[in-house]
Amino acid sequence: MSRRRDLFRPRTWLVAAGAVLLAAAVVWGPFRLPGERPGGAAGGQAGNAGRAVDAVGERDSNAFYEIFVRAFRDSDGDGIGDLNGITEKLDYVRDMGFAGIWLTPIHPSPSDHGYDVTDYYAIHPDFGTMEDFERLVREAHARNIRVILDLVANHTSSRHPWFLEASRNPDSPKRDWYVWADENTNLSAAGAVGGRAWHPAAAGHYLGIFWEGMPDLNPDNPEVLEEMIRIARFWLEKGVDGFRLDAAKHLYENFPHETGKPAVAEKNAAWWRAFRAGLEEVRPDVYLVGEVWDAPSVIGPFLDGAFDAAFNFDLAGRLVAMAKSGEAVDIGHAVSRIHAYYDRVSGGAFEDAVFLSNHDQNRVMSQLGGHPGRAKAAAALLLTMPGKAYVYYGEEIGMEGMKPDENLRRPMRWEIAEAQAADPDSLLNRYRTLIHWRKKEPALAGGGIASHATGNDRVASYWRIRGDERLLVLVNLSAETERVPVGEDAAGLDIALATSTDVRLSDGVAELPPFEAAVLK
Ligand SMILES: [Ca+2]
Ligand SMILES: [Ca+2]
Repeated sequence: MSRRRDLFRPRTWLVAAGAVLLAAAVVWGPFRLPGERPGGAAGGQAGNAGRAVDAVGERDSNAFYEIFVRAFRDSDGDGIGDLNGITEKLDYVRDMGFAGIWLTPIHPSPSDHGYDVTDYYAIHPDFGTMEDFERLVREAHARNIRVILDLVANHTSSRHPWFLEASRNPDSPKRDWYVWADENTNLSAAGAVGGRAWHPAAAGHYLGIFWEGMPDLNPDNPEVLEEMIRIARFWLEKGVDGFRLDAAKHLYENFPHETGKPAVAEKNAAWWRAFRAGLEEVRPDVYLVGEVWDAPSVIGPFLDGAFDAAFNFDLAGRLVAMAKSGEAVDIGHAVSRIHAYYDRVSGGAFEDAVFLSNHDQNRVMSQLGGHPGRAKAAAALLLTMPGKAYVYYGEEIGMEGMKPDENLRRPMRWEIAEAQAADPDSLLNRYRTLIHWRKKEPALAGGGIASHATGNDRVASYWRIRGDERLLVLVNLSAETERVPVGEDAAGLDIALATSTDVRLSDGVAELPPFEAAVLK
């Protein structure tokens, strides 16, 4: 895959775009992306079958499964999910159609979530051994399932030996691996994610923007970058295929005044470019997906030579909102604009990473008021979007859970999964069907997306386009049977895929039962 490496080309658009960054972070709709002309998308107007950016590389771009390791499958009866449990369930993962798994942190950590690591080179004893891990990777690859690991580079645990040494001894070589207050520091300043940024140590005050148990590493120290590359290479040599990069924008975005600042975004992106270059020396096709919990305008710079993809948080909220309200918005137009922007900044080398929820967000079924039909519609929206579609474990069986976080990370209900597997109308089988659609129709997994209008806002509709292939996706968001004229530019298309045998198409009008979906070809 070719990837532009010009680190020094001018980025004047970033400055020009500064004024709209914050607006784009809070609203979906009339926003402008960097490089767009006022009043419209850069690629021209959003007409039917308008410009669709080919939003995928050569890589398989199907669906990945996010596994919260502690909650997924307990193989030895101690009540804690573990690596051998995941290995046990790889046939389930394969049969659902997933092409990869993302494991939340597997390393020793004092916290249940594991995002405060005390040893990046080891396996948490609750989860098993290094041999268990190597077997998991082997067995996954034998089933054509790729494995990506969470990597936390913004901070360590306050109990990590590096930090213990740094905090006790100001003369330690590890001292500068972290960030320390000086005499001019306002020790009561807030961090970029709320709460206090500075915390007292045995000697001095250290930066910890998430909480005192997570001291921020110093990204300006080259030894920190070298160490993170060494860690990632260690796991690549164990066979992993890539990483999900936690809190990726917070390396340099530590304080509210740094939020959304182009200069800060560029420092972050430059750090991750150097990180990527270090990994590509040993694994040219390494896959990196970043957690940049922000608007597409902030994500853009990371797609310029640093990440393959970043999670599309804006789209996640929009898809769930559509399923919840039953009202379609022109998602084809909005996503195609974002992709046109990503295409420009990445030199054409980007994927999207789409999802409905993750381990930090309320579960979809709870957001949808426990409504199974709406959950099916949400799944249909997600799994017809371009990019890798990430499914958080348990969403496929409609597990519920609202914050606090432990409710989002409850043990997988395998008895429900078993019951749903036997029921053709279950949510699980809907997910399985939709994931397999992406394999049958390459334009669903890769390719671009473009606007389509039916005049019926209870049915979501959009084009999916890859090369010469053009598919029209229809998703009924309502509890009624809906009839939609598909329009002149869909004349001659037939039903290629449908979630129900009761979907009909005649005389240019499609009829969809409640919450059902179809693809016309
Ligand atoms: Ca266990
Ligand atoms: Ca930081």
